Amino acid sequence: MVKICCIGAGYVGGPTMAVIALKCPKILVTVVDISISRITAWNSDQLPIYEPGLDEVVKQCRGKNLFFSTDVEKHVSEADIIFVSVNTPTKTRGLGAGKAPELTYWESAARMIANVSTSNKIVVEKSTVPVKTAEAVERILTFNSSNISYQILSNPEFLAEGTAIQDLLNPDRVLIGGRETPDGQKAVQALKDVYSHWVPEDRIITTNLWSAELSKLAANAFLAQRISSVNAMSALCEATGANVSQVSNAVGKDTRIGPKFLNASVGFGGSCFQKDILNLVYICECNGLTEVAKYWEQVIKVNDYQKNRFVNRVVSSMFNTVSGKKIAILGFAFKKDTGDTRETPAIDVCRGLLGDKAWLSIYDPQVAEDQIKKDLSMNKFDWDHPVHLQPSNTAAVNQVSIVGDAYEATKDAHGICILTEWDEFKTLDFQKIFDNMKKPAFVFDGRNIVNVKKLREIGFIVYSIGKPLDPWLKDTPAVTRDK
Ligand SMILES: *[C@@H]1O[C@H](CO)[C@@H](O)[C@H](O)[C@H]1NC(C)=O
Ligand SMILES: *[C@@H]1O[C@H](CO)[C@@H](O)[C@H](O)[C@H]1NC(C)=O
Ligand SMILES: *[C@@H]1O[C@H](CO)[C@@H](O)[C@H](O)[C@H]1NC(C)=O
Ligand SMILES: *[C@@H]1O[C@H](CO)[C@@H](O)[C@H](O)[C@H]1NC(C)=O
Ligand SMILES: CC(=O)N[C@H]1CO[C@H](CO)[C@@H](O)[C@@H]1O
Repeated sequence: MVKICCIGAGYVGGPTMAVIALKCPKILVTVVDISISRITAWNSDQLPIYEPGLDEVVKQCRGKNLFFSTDVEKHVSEADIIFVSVNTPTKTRGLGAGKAPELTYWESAARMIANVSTSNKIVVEKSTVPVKTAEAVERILTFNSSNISYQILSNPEFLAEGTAIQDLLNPDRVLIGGRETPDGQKAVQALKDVYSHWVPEDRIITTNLWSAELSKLAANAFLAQRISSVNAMSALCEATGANVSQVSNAVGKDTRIGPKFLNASVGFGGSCFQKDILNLVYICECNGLTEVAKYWEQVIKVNDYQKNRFVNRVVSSMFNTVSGKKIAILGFAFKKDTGDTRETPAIDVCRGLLGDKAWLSIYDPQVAEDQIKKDLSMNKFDWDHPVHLQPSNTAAVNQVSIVGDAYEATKDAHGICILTEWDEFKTLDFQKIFDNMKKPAFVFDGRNIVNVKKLREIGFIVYSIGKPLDPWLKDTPAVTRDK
């Protein structure tokens, strides 16, 4: 029986291993993590992450060929294939701070593997890592082990949160990078054999190690770039009276471009896009490719610009001040169908409004109160560093209340900001909401999900990203505020 061990029971490791266990009943899969609370949750009825379909898969396999354990060394030592799915946060201090990835967790995982291994191992990079990590890991592993052979593979994960299980069951492609030596190719084949239990052969792509590592960064950079491109257009649409939905639709009909990822929004979020681009920028800079670095850096700048622009629009529309006003925030997760708030644009928008002394009433169907408070009081990038989770700025949180539904959040509010495209926000009773709000009542739709015409008929003043402006808003051009 082949034994697989995955180090790291997070958003990638947990769902990926659950699907491998489901599709390969003859493979024994163990997910290990040093966090006792996380492993306890994986072994309970309340899984530590929310993902449609995940519960069913875990229930079906757990205790049969899928196990969650904190006994890291035992399972690593027994495994044939070790997936490493640990964090690679952005460095917050030292050389490359704000850009370079922190490889501490990777390095200690590699050292631990080297320490406990008594048989040959295939070590698979599963988390997104900077190009050339495999080489570093290889050095650590082989430096001090005379008779054990290690093969390093890169197998980046392309799943999207919110659709992780579907993405894993039916991937566009599985990418496996390995050394071009006979032993390297044997390892590639071993991992290919795992995936070919359910993934068609022609969707399993094999490359060299560095191509696989870079492909993941490139794919995320291209996706983020599409969002920044359409968001840049949305600003121009507002300025000219064009409608970004119509522009996107027309552009997306071109088969060379395609219709996906063309929705304008308040900005992209999630744990990967920004981090991977920063990573890419850092690699470019290290290789002396300044122009290439600047090109990709602009994708992040436009994203920050879009969030700022949204806050400016809110403040300027509401008579240039939100001080003391109640603003309802609908949605906090970085996108619908996930409880994940990492790098969510809601953090920057809320901070911007709090900076103008607004009172926020926040509702999200999947994000817990303490998570929101933690996010709003943490420094940038701190979410990714479990070591210093101490809130740094608790003062801001005093002006925030977290409530249990959209009607409570909007009661007596001056304005509403929709920051996540949850389906339930599309079917709210906006007449009822309007009746319970202060007038004039504003809706700022950061996800373009409301029916603008209907809301205007009710009496709302509506701002919808990239759409022709409400006459009210036209007369109050967005001012540029000091940050
Ligand atoms: C390696 O194993 C030794 C002895 O079991 C232990 O003292 C040491 O801390 C381990 N090192 C790592 C990096 O796990
Ligand atoms: C390597 O050597 C150790 C100690 O002599 C032994 O226990 C282990 O089985 C050997 N591993 C392989 C893969 O030969
Ligand atoms: C923008 O275009 C979409 C798609 O044609 C349309 O449904 C919507 O009503 C338009 N919005 C405005 C504010 O004109
Ligand atoms: C993007 O826009 C299309 C067309 O308006 C819509 O069908 C789709 O649900 C939108 N996607 C998101 C994530 O809002
Ligand atoms: C596991 C292993 O091979 N450990 C060796 C690493 O190198 C030092 C120094 O040569 C040896 O003392 C260890 O036994």
